[in-house]
Amino acid sequence: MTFSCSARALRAAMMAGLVATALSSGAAFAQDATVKIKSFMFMPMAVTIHAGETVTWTNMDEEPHTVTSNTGLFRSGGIDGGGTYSFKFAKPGVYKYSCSIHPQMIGTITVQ
Ligand SMILES: [Cu+2]
Repeated sequence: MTFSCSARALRAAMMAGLVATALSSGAAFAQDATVKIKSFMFMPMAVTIHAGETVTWTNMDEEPHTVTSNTGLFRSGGIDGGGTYSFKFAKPGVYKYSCSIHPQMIGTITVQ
């Protein structure tokens, strides 16, 4: 009787530990996002992710573009056609960015 009780308690403790490990690592629940750069636009223009997730931009135009944070937090440099750039957003906030070559190209990443 006491054995089954303690075994159950032990299993519960192990389960709780596994859940806590998965939550703290963040990797298990990451929903990384992708943004296409096409026809001189970021698509979608607005993306919402969770802290710790990564956004990857892919340039589908022939022209080079950049992904440049308004605050300087991230700066891709020139991304040639077919190239990609990724940035991991560690903290919640609203991050506006543009293409430094074509300033009319703008986008926003909201990190919850
Ligand atoms: Cu551009």
